[in-house]
This record gives sequence, C-alpha cells and structure tokens, in this order.
Amino acid sequence: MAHQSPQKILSTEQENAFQRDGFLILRGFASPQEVQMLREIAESALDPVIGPAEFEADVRYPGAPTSREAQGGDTPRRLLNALARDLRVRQWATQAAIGKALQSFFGGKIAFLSQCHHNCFMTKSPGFSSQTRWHQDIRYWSFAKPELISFWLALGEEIEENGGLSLIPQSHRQAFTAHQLDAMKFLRDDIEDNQPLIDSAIQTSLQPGDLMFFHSCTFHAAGANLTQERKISLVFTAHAADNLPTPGTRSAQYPSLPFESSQI
Ligand SMILES: O=C(O)CCC(=O)C(=O)O
Repeated sequence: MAHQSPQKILSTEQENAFQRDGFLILRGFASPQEVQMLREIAESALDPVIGPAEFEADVRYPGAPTSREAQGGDTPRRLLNALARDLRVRQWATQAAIGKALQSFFGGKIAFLSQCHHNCFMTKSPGFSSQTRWHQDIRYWSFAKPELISFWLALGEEIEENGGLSLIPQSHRQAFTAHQLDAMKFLRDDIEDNQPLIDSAIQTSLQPGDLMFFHSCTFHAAGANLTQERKISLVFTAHAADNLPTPGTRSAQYPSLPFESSQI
C-alpha cells in the first residue's frame, strides 16, 4: 500500500480543521493569472456549449427548466470532462501542492485524481439556475470506503446570492438513519430531527482563486444564482491509493491519475 510521509504544505491546525469540520478553504491558492486562464477555458466552451455537458434541465432540481425544450432548457450546469478539455487544466489539477494537501488529509496515503466524478467546470447562470438541496456527494459513488475528497476552485466570487455553497460542518463523521434522507438521499428539511443539523450550516464566501477541499460525506447545498453574472468553479475529486473504485461501476469507468510528485 502506498504510504509516505507527506511534505507538509498545510499547518497542523489546517489539517486538524479539515478532519474536524470536513472541509477547509485555502484562500488565494490560485494566482489571478491561473484563475483567468482557467476561466477563459470554461468560457470558450459555453457559447455554444462544447460537450460533454450536463444541463440544468437534466437534474430537475428546484428552479431548473422542466425540459431541454423549455425556455432556458439549454442552460449548462456542468461542462464535463474538464481534464480532457485543455492540457493546462490537467496540469493545474494534478499539481504537486494539491496532491500533497490531499495526501495529508488521507493520513499520508498517496492521492489519485478521479476522472469519473466531478471533473468539471460547474456553472451557474443567471435566470435558469437551480437549487441543490442538502446532500453528500458519496451517495452515487462506488468505492471501497466512503472516504473521498473534492476540491473546488472559485473562478469568480461565490456568495449566497450567486449560489455559493453552504456546508454542514462535522456532518462527514455523523451517522444518519434512512428516515433522515429522502428517496434520492437528500437530507429531509421537513422533519424536526434534521433542524439542528441544518441550523448549524455555514454559508461559504469565496473569492477568485480560493480553493475549498471537502469530504465526500460532508453535507452541502447551494441556492440559485440570483445575480446577473455567471458563476464558474472548477471541481475535482480524489481518493487514496488504497481506496479503489468498485469494478464495473461508473466510478471505475476511467483510470485515476497521479498527482505531480515534484518537490514543493
Ligand atoms: O453548485 C451547486 O448547486 C452544488 C453543486 C454540488 O453540490 C454538486 O454537484 O454536488
């Protein structure tokens, strides 16, 4: 099993905060030049939409157009397969600093980048964006252990008004009964049992270049974009070397990629 002592790029306090809360924000991680470069790559694929893409109408979340034929039905929600869109995306996503941060979150185990989950530019457009209810990303993923970590780069400001993420701190270590979730594994907001949890949520506020790591079991949600500007984020998911996707599932469709190992 791959297990090395990571070169530290995070303080012990940051590592502890991630383990305790199930998320961690690194402010100003990407430079303004990187943000501009990555944003341009996304924008160049939005009009017309260069597939593969997921559309708001596909998810049928609250506020989404009812079909691809309805008004706003061609509004993209995610530009999929970000890793294949431009070599610079792959280079940014597999950089050593991110690999090392993930390695420390995984207790020293080497991290690998999944091509099968997230791997997208997440877009939220004015007018036709939807609300994403409380959920854990792991609900539809198939790995030996529910221990994956996503990283989310803000390519613009992300606040409540434009559909920035809210998270429930420490929810990644809690056990949930079937009663607390609905048939699609969203956290039910119509029962008393879940209110203290939902009341403990925090609304994130990200600036361009801020990088957020969050655990695949951390409940999160987001509202619609109520502003006039499109929100764009770059999002990936990683797993530890000893936590492999279940053969034959969507999680195993493409091989995971190593992170750069150069000295930091
Ligand atoms: O931006 C959003 O609406 C939430 C996205 C999200 O949580 C997801 O796709 O898992």
